[in-house]
Amino acid sequence: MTLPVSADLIADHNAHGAEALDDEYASLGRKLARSGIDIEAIKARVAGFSVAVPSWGAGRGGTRFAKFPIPGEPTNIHEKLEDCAVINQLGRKTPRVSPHFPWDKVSDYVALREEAAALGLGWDAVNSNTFQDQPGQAHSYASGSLSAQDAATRQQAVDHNIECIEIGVQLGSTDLTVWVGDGTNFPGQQDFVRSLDRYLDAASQIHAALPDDWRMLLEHKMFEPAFYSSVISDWGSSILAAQELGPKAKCLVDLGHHAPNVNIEQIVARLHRFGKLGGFHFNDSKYGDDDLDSGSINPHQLFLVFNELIEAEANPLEGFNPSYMIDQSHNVTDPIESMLSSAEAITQCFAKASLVDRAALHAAQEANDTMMAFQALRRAYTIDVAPIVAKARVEMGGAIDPIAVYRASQYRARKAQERKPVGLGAGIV
Ligand code: AFD
Ligand code: MN
Ligand code: MN
Repeated sequence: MTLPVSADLIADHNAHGAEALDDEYASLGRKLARSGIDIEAIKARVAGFSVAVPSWGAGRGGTRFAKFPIPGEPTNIHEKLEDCAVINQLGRKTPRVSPHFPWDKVSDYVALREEAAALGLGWDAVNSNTFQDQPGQAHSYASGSLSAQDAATRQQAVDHNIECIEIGVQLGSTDLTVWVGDGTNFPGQQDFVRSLDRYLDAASQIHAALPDDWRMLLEHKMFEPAFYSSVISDWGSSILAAQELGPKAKCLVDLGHHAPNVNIEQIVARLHRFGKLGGFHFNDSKYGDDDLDSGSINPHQLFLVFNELIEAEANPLEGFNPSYMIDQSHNVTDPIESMLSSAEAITQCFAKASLVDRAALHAAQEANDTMMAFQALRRAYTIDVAPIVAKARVEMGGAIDPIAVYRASQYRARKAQERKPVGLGAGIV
């Protein structure tokens, strides 16, 4: 396997940082041992944790006002894969890529699967796109896709999702993520009940086409592109739809897709209680679907989400196997650096939530001891777990300081020589 960054460069950097890391890891190990926690066991859990990256996240994002491309950014799935390989090589937390169709269309998916494997990458959930029209498309999605009034438009959207499943089978994926932009901008524009009925009818045809081991992940979103109502606007609509569609339909929570201040960790617990927690799109948000870097605005919320996920893992009910993915728009940073930093933030929250003394937490809850219950969470949240995450990463071949090695590698500058420039323009991707 030929990975994009020189192994010698990583080894050189790691040699410089090894002594300090070992010292910090040993010190943290002693601290955790005093609470009866074996740091090696936590490190093993961290080593087993991973999160997928979106192919579209490898390019610079933009807002609807403008996009500011950087030299050397990827323009096709092959270049995106190479960038995702850099992220995984240095960070060792992102071994799968989630493709979006038709953006990532190629003629030979078996070859694409092999190309990814040669870079140390596998494939995560396949994403369909019925929120945009493509050149030459027979029916426009301007008035909706799976919920459109027009039967032929709905059929086209169903057919596209089935095509995505077929592509995903060739790539070795087992999840289809369905997010539709369907909704309205004006009161009265569409009937709330009938539009949902049309969505359910179309979505059930997709559900029926899923192979046995596949899941369909329904991603809700409160607003945008529709600004008055969305067809699958919230977790309530999502879980009702998933229950109606059948056992392979699950709900996907994108952290930016809720009203401000919504208690997302409680939504996680609710979805799990009913066996419908399918997956996550990690990002952070200040105002809406900002798609900012994970943990950059509200790391405590991210920790609380992981706290619920670890509760759920301990109480699997009808199974626990959520798919984790980063879904961010990197408008002002190098996407590789953002995804390295985000994967680190996500993994740190996973590690911190793994440190919660669950017996103490549950005992305090049983005794109605509010302060001690809160302190059980607080104690874990305030521990600096960076040495555990770094040590796990290094043992897997990654870099102690991934962003420093990335910068030293001059990767982007080299790509700026090789790749064709991206055009200006607006758009979320
Ligand atoms: C949307 C959703 C989503 C979708 C993406 C497209 O979060 O998952 O695939 O943006 O860029 O807001
Ligand atoms: Mn998303
Ligand atoms: Mn989004």
